[in-house]
Amino acid sequence: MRKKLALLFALSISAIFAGSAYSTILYANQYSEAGISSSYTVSGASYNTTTYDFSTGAGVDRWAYRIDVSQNPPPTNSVPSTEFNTAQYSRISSDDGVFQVERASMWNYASHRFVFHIYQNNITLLHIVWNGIGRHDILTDGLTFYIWNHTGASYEVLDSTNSYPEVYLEANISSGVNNYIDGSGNLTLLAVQNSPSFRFFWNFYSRLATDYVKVDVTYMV
Ligand SMILES: [Ca+2]
Repeated sequence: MRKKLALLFALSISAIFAGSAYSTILYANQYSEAGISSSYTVSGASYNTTTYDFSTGAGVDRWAYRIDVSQNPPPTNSVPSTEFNTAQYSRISSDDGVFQVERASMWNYASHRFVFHIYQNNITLLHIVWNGIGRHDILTDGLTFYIWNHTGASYEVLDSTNSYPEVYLEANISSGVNNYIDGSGNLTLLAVQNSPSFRFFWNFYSRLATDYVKVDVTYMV
């Protein structure tokens, strides 16, 4: 049984690396042409788009937190609460196949939380992208990606998957945008693996790996 589990574990690890290589080939150029800012004009109104990610401002006006949560989703937007360090921020700063990886403690779900301070007003579109891997040693793979609605004081699902290869979870929000940016200007995102770590003779872990996350904010000038 132990040998079988060891094999299962080895296969899991190799699958993660295989997925990574595969996705690097497939997606390497997906965002290479995405500028930090762009603008356009429609019917006399001018719009700009600004991208928020961790390539700049990490720990200053945008923050990431790690490891795990005990509920999926949690009832508050303050967990997980262990902030990334400099090296960990660097791993999620670009879509490059380099991941910040978590393994949840017993009975918890592996999780990352991201908070962005948004400076713009008159926002017409939030385009949100998370890239990475959600895995469980034996239960449901994949993850659920949430956004905090401060008006309803709860998380809402942006996108989800039950499969383990590297994925892009994505959403566009064009109405009720102000529900997602609180009074201090912060927008909170949460990635949660789908099943908790548990112990039944052996430990079976919930694992989450983030490669990249961003928010494109389009607003009227
Ligand atoms: Ca990365």
